[in-house]
Amino acid sequence: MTADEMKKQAAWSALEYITTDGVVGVGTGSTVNHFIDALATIKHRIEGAVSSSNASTQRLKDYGIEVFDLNDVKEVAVYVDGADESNHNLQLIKGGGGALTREKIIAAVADKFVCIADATKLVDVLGKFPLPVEVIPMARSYVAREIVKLGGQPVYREGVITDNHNVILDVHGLDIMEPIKLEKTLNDIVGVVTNGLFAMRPADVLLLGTETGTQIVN
Ligand code: ABF
Repeated sequence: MTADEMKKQAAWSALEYITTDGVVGVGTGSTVNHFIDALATIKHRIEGAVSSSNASTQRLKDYGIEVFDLNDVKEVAVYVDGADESNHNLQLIKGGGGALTREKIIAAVADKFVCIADATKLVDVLGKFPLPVEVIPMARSYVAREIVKLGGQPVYREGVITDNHNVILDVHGLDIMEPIKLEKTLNDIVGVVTNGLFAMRPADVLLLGTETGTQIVN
């Protein structure tokens, strides 16, 4: 089975978590693209979606699924999104696709966060995948110097501007033993918009696509 087949399997399993007549939070990435394909098959059962990126919004609209502004929505029953890494506590690194800030906002609003991923994303310790940090452009060098003081090696993701018109630093070389502490520390650096650690608000359930079917971790 390829990684993409495992992603697809996890993505389709997420349909079981979709509540009738609700607004579905939809994330970003190749796993979520499979989820959007799946969601389209039950689109008559949902009210619509809120989306974490312009790319997902377009894909949803192409299927005729209504996409709401988050400010116009009172409740997001379920948020479905991928991850770059998950530990066994369902704390995540996200943001490889650059949509971390909107993803974190929707995760905060959602009653339930269902993470979908292929089996390779489950790790014992977060940090092999470089941790994305979204930064206000004029603060880029300052934030990078502060991150070096914390022991990380920030790399500017050149040529990438987020949907919020900011830049991204990918932080290499971290062994993240205390995810909540690091999430807060990074958020406290002036100029940081968000970081890709989802530890204060982890996933509620992780659906892992494996060779032998979808594994449910919670
Ligand atoms: C988003 O897409 C991100 O937070 C994460 O960076 C990425 C996962 O990508 P993929 O599903 O393509 O592996 O969910």
